[in-house]
Amino acid sequence: MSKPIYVLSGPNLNLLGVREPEIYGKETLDDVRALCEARATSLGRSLVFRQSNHEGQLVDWIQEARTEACALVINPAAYGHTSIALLDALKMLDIPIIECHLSNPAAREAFRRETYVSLVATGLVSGFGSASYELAVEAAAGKAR
Ligand code: CA2
Repeated sequence: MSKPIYVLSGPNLNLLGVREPEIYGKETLDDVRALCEARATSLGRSLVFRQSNHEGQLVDWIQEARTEACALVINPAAYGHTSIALLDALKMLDIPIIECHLSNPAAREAFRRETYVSLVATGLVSGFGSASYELAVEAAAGKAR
């Protein structure tokens, strides 16, 4: 049995579907989880799907992914634009890292145009709402050993 794909989501994404549906879509994070699980299952993969508002918790899970995951999908949310701690943790991984965003941050405010995560990501999926996560899981499954 291969290791699971880890799918991590950062701050405020627990409130997905509650506000700004025009930017982030109408689905809740539970809906996104169901989409990711269905896609992973159809590709013969399992999934660990987690969200935290806390930077240190995300660092702990990234470190866990070093030994427990076959690939990592991460929507770092705002921490992508600010967190060197997440970048340093991600640098320690020897598995594919797929950065994922619901919106297309490159088409929004200037402060969203760059993320630290992109420096170490294998690839980036953004701008497709909840489908960004599904596509990222598919990419992770394709890249995983
Ligand atoms: O587009 C994305 O997925 C983002 O990672 C979302 C982050 C934003 O800071 C990034 O630039 C792009 C914000 C997540 C906020 O989550 C919300 C949840 C419910 C309602 C409104 C925002």
